[in-house]
Amino acid sequence: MGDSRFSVLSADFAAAPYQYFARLREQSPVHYEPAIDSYFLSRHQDVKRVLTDHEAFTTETLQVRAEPVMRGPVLAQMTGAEHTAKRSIVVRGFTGQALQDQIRAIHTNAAELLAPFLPQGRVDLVHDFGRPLAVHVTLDVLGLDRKDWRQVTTWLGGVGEFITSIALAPERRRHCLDCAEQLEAYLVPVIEQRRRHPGADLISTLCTAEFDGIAMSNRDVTALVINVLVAAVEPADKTLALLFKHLIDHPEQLAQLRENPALLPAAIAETLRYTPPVQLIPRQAGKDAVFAGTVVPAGATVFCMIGAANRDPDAFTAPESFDIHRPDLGTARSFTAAAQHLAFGTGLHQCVGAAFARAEIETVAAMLLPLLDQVRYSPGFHYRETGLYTRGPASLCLDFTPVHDG
Ligand code: 2IO
Repeated sequence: MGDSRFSVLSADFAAAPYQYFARLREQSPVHYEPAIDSYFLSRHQDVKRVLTDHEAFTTETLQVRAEPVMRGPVLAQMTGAEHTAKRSIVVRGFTGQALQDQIRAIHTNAAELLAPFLPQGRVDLVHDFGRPLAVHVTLDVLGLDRKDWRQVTTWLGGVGEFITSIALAPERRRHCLDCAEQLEAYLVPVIEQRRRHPGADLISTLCTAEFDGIAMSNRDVTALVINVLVAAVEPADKTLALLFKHLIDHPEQLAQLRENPALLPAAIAETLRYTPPVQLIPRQAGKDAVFAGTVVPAGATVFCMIGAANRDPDAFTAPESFDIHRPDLGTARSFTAAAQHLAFGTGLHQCVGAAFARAEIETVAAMLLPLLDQVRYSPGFHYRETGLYTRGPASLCLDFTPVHDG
């Protein structure tokens, strides 16, 4: 990377980013991209420092990277007492009885969506199952109508594209904003109705909850609902497909997992370390900061490279191997702020949905594993990953022993 032409924006990098991470960490740990005037950090300790030092590295960049399509401020943008209060409201919406109800919705939706594929013995885990499941479950959690799922998926596509684009052409930008405006127009009447007649769903919770005297406006609720939709959908099908890909590629570990389902949390945590679905987390430097002798100037945009940090040999032994038994994974902490892998970020803004994400993928994987007997890639299937910001399999076509009931 003394090679000045290397770019994380190149087609070569997009095709296979993992092969560049070691060189980035060793030779260019503070990698500057002039085309987008941004710095890319790849070392675990540097990424951890940025995410934990929220005084020096702010989330202000989300004003341009997210707010236009979120139609208001997301949780990650907030600071101080407002952040504490609103974060607590959202946390409450994803824990306790709410989480138990959500797990039931996950079960029901998963069983329903999988049923037609069982007798066929073939499923695309991304398009046939993972993506629709994530949308269905999130609509249920929010108390939105499941039959709107195709329309909502289309709008979310535009919102997601906006947030996860490194550079966006003007006509795509317009398309993304149109999607966001239509999604907002769909949500606002529901929010107003829930204010009058609250139910047990998350939108009602967001509308009615108060914390330290702080309640949410319609704009707040809209932004948080879009935030929840994107955050619960975009990485979910990717994580599920990546888990199955790694298990198929490591048949001995798949066999151990089938033998001992208690290993499932470790297999999920190792998937999140090895191939985090969210590869980049942006921050803005509040003042000049020095990393490995290089100055990142005040005001600069900094991208934390989660995939690179999660394979840093200073943080994990033999980081390039997928190993559900690795002793340095700390499975018990893997879905908390004390996690060693950075797939959920870390610090003040660490993912509020981590426990929900864990419950979702655990529930679904525990259901799929016994059903997908002899699971393998479909003949002629060609594995391919896409995405720089969020990254996952373009599809995952699997064959298994057909299941015929009754
Ligand atoms: C939505 C990248 C899908 C979040 C974001 C503007 C804020 C935040 C994340 C994740 C996943 C998305 N950032 N979720 O990285 O809410």
